Amino acid sequence: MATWNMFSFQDAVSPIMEQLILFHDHTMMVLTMITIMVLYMISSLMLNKFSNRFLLEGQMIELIWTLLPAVLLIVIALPSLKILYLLEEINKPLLTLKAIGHQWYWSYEYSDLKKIEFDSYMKQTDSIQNNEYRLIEVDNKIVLPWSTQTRMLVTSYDVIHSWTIPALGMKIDASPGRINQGSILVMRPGIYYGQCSEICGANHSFMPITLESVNMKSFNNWIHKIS
Ligand SMILES: *[C@@H]1O[C@H](CO)[C@@H](O)[C@H](O)[C@H]1NC(C)=O
Ligand SMILES: [Cu+2]
Repeated sequence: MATWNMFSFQDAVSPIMEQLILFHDHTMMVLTMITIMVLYMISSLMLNKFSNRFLLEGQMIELIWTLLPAVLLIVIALPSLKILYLLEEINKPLLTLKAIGHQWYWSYEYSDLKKIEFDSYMKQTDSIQNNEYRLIEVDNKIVLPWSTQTRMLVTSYDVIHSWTIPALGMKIDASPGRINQGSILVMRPGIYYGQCSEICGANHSFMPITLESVNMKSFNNWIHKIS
């Protein structure tokens, strides 16, 4: 999960997030290169005493400073588009989880198992346990089996919310009257946190998302217990 002195992403827990982190690093390398180049050109322009008052045109330098940015843009755009289409990919999901945003909590449905529906409210500060985190723990966690393809459907009951788990690289808008789809593949067991990511009203900051990733056996036990 995110803690107070983190500057970069959380560890990837899904293949999509791994790709996103690699793309981020790739883009940062390009940006660093451009910044160093521009800073070098600015400083060398300011520090030398040359001038050329009769300069009219320079075909070669114009060609270079037109083509070079175009190539750099392609180098960034192609992997970006690759991930964009990868995000839409969904491969024979074993189960479907539906999240519905409400002011101000999430409710979940596992509609293709038995009729499993529950609300997921933030735990108030006076009811959290010693090993839990304030303002991000919920009373009813989502439980999913790890290493299993899951279809994620997100919608809203009232205003626009956004269902997010950064460690999974997921952020899906919850719009009323519309169902958005994503896919989840959690690579490790564990507890992963997220928060509503679209300003949705007074208690927007207090409708967190908590996902518990367990093995298939524990998931089955949980299904039997809850239904
Ligand atoms: C926001 O949540 C707090 C605590 O649960 C509650 O007391 C308050 O009434 C809520 N605000 C609104 C506008 O519903
Ligand atoms: Cu919100």
